[in-house]
Amino acid sequence: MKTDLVRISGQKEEASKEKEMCGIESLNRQGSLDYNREDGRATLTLTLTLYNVRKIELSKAAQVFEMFEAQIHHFETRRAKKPKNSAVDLDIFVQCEVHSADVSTFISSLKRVAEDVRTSREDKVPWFPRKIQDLDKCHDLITKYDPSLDHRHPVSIISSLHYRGDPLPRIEYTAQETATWREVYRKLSSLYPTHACTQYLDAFQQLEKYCGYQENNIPQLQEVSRFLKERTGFQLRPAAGLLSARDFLASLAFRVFQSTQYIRHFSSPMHSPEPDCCHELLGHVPMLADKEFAQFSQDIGLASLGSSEAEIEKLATLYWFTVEFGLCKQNGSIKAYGAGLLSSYGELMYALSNKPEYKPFDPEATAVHPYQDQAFQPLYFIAESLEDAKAKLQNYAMKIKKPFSLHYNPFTSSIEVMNTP
Ligand code: HBI
Ligand code: NLE
Ligand code: FE
Repeated sequence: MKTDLVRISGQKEEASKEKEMCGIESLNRQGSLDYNREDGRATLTLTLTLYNVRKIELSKAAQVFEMFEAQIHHFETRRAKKPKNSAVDLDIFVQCEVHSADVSTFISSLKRVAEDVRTSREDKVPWFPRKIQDLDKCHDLITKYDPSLDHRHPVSIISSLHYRGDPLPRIEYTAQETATWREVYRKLSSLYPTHACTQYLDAFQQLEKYCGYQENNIPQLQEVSRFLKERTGFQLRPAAGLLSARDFLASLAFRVFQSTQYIRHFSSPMHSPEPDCCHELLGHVPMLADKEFAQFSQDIGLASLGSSEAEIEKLATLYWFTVEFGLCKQNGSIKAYGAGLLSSYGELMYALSNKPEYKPFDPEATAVHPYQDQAFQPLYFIAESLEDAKAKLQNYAMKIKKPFSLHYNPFTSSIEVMNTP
């Protein structure tokens, strides 16, 4: 790692330096707003604070730069403006270059080792995949829970990196894993006729007929992916665990669904707080075989490309209350279409009981409604129909401000970007 340490003492100098470092003007000059650089690199201007740098804090931060092979153009430290305890609290200003696809993981890694990490690029146009091959770079995993503290969170044992074109790995499930699947399958399929929407029921029937869906067999992603590809053009891709919302949503833009392959812990077959293969195969797959729903999913994905962090947060929330936990009206009653419901016997029963609260699906309101991901939802949003939800979402997506417009070309599986700044 190459670093240039510069010390600046004068107050005035500091103020103007900081303005320059964080200002858009200087960024434009360096071209760091250009997310479309030929060489696939992005220039970032970062500010972060390290407390108590006499300890190992500085080397932890340095490791992050090293890990991402950041090329450092400028690195300077000053006494922290807002020190916590001592003279060894430092503000750090860095100008560096990393691979465009790594920007968000790089920043989230820095946030783990430093305080108050800011980047002048955060609310500008981030890198996003343009071609389906670019999804090889969209595997930013997040560790939300510690599986050693709570066994309900499956440990990802199947986790090697997958590249486009690799065959989908076939998994030999153990007898105990298949027994868990059997229990989940039996219980859920007894509820579907009364609780699932018709789109789900139609696809589920097809999956049983043509795709090896049955209680004694955990279907392999390969077969299921081939089935979906024929129905709606969706394909599955193995994911090592929970992905960042940005990366997960981006793949939907290409009709790619990132899917876990491991199974939930046998001690809690009726509910898992995190996705597992029961959730993907019984929750998501049947719905992705429906044309309208496939379009709805792709539309959320397209809306996410190049969106700001705040907008991604809203889209992830919309995704949560629809694709994961959505309910819809059908022939005068309420049915489930959300995968998180259709893969959890416990929550499917509860969602259609008289216990939770309901609100009509309205993207503007739904997108900002807080949700929790540890237990059953206290509130569900009900769509008039899947068509109506799709139309409302498209309308919402159109209002997201971006300095360009996007078009998905299904022949080349790539994104065409128009009016680029
Ligand atoms: N990652 N592997 C995986 N599977 C999901 O279903 C998933 C994810 N990351 C985020 C996510 N779902 C959503 O809850 C939204 O944040 C998009
Ligand atoms: N609660 C769901 C289940 O048990 O299958 C998984 C939800 C994943 C978001
Ligand atoms: Fe899911």
